[in-house]
Amino acid sequence: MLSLAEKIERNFHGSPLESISSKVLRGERLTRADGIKLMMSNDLLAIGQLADYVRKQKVGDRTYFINNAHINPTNICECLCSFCAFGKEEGHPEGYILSLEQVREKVIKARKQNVSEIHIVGGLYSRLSLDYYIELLKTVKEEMPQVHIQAFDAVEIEFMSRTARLSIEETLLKLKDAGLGSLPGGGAEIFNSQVRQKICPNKISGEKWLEVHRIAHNLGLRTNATMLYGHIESAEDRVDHLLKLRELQDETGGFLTFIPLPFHPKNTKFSSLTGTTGYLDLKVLAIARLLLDNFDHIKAFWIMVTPKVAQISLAFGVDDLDGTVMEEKIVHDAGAETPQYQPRKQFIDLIKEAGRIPVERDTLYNVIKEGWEDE
Ligand code: V47
Repeated sequence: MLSLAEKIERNFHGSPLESISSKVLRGERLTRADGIKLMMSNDLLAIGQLADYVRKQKVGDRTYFINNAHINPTNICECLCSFCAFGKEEGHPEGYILSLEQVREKVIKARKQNVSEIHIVGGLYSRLSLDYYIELLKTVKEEMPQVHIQAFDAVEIEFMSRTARLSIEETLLKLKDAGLGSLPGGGAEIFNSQVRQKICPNKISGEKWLEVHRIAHNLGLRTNATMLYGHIESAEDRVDHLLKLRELQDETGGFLTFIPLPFHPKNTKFSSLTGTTGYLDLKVLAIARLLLDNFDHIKAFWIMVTPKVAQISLAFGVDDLDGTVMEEKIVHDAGAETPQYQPRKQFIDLIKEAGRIPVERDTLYNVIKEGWEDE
């Protein structure tokens, strides 16, 4: 019987992706040109087969999910990116700021669901001081001392450091002292500066985003990484974005997972765009698995790609489906039609149906429960 590697060798013989498949089978790093060739190819099943091979070598058949809850402390934002429907100007009738008591109520609700992680991101509002965020972290910990708080993307950290007139390092240390466990991967968008100028002119540069993550990693804080795709970026921009992440991961090893985020255009300044296709979503996930050879985990955020595409993505290099979430505002404000909560049972069923082993993890990928043979 042929091994999987021999089958792949045979399948790719004479194909335009043969040299890439040979590199993948030899465990050799792919180049920028390889990445662009993959992005330009429409042989989705071939790309998926390679990504699935790498996934199996790296993490085996485990598929991860987490029992978590999202909290967005404010939607008032001084950045107002063109791709965002969540951020509101100061004075906007739909603008809100959660009081610490409202945060406490949300944490109490999450505690009833036994979550292991609270994920917190929000707008950039200079009237909210670093002290507010420190008190917010402490409030979460008062209600759930053991919970892991994954909070504040690099853009928020940089903003807090400016409003508090502290260095990034000092800001992170203060937040860590108050209970911050790790940083989510948001705010990366697309690193290319011309694209950034058009989609988020008021946001920190790609270099600064990477610098905040470098500092966090050096302080022992693990972080995630994202890429917002399906708007005005090119195939080259996507590949360059992935390679910058790979470079930083080589240096620090601090990234936990990579999550490509498909652009949702509704209620944004790009509302004339159509949004991504399932084809593109799978292709980007699979190419991320192939280019990011130093990342252990590739996550399909089911809320953004839909549970159906997320399930299929398990055959395209993905090993993580994110979490139960409970309440999601960022892409629902931009027209997402997925539910905001998916119970554990649904993760278990869709992972098992795909022939994988469901694993409930904590933020740092420690196993909380594995298997569910009996359910
Ligand atoms: O930074 C904003 C993106 C991000 C839209 O780290 C949009 O595990 C699509 O980063 N269409 C926030 N995307 C969410 C995020 C995230 C989500 C899940 C898991 C993790 C993780 C991180 O959402 C923003 C921005 O890049 N975003 N608007 C939109 N219209």
